[in-house]
Amino acid sequence: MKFVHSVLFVALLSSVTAFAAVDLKAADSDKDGTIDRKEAASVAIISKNFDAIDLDKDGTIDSTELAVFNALLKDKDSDGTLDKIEAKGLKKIAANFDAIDADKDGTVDSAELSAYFAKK
Ligand SMILES: [Ca+2]
Ligand SMILES: [Ca+2]
Ligand SMILES: [Ca+2]
Repeated sequence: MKFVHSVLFVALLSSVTAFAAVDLKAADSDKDGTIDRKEAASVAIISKNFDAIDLDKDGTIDSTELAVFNALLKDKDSDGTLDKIEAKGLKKIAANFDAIDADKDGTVDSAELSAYFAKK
């Protein structure tokens, strides 16, 4: 699963790195805390990449999934992970980098970010 996510994010991020982070509240028009496909229709970057952002494939994008997506907007080399340099612009991730990097390979991927954001 981890591999699939990374590949999806590579494809996804190569086309979206120029976009700013998306605010869940701005897209969540029925205020249930998630973005479904209908709500995503008003946010081009989300609707275009819905399946890649919806990591658990339940048909909605929750705050954790959106946080992972927003963090990976900083993935400048589009390899699906953030290294320490890419994470610099993200204060919380930079501060907790070593803790988030569960497999200690020097980068944080979508699975590691997802675990981190889900805990909060
Ligand atoms: Ca919603
Ligand atoms: Ca989901
Ligand atoms: Ca890692």
